[in-house]
Amino acid sequence: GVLMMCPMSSYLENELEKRFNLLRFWTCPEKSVFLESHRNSIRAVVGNASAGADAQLINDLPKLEIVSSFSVGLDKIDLGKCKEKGIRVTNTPDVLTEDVADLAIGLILALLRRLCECDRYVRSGKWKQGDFQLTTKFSGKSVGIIGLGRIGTAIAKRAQAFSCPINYYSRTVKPDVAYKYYPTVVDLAQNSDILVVACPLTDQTRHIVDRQVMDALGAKGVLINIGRGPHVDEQELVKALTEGRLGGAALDVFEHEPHVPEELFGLENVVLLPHVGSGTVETRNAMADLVVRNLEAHFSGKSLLTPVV
Ligand code: 8YV
Repeated sequence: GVLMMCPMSSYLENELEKRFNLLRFWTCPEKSVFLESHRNSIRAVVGNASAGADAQLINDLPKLEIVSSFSVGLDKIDLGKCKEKGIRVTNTPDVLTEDVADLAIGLILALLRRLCECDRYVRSGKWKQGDFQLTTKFSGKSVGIIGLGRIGTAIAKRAQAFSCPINYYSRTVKPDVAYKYYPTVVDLAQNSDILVVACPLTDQTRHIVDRQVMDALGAKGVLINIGRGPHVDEQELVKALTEGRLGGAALDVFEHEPHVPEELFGLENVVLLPHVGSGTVETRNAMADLVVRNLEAHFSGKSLLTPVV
């Protein structure tokens, strides 16, 4: 049996159903009773960015062989426990890189050029009373990227096309990269107009954007988050924005999704999206195909396409 943790793609559900005995975790009323009765038949778990495989679930499923995540991020999977128990883990890298990088640029433009507010201005009829206020130019602004992996690099390439100087922070300097390296996120923030979070969420990167970083970015700086909500200290973000210590924020992810701090709803210098970075038909189907192909490879004894563990 393959246990799917929550609804994520109806295309994926269909493809899994064609090949495996698919169990939908969200449709069962009593989770513990369900797990007890299927503990000896579930050999695979399909999770995503909101529900993965924690230590508890792994302990409850003694026949689990593989966790195939419908996401590139692995923060909802207990990787240590998987390693320890010999459970394989796969994710969906590369296929979503372009969409997430595209969205990061979209967020920057939406925030600086106030696109969402402009749209509301036209719809509400306010245009007839006068022109919209002036906004902020994007081209040429310095962009600081936290995490220069696949997605961070794709964002850098796009920002280069806007003539932006590129700075980055990562644990170590990347060889063969012409972008300017800063050894701390505070240094990076101090030297960037736009700070973009594009690293994986780990114990080391939780709240990597804290009050000190926000203050280093400053009243003219803006924060873009396409990573994970917990990368940013959200309470401090609300304070920095309402106190005017930070110029603005464009966020696709939040600390307690789908909960978004209500204090943000009244602010015009924020753009708020419901975690849609990879949310195109093309990419979600490619992610689903990768999940299916990894499971097929595993159960036919072939090597996995995108193994993590
Ligand atoms: C998805 C994501 O939103 O890949 C990731 O890490 O956060 C996303 O692509 C999610 O897994 C879709 O259900």
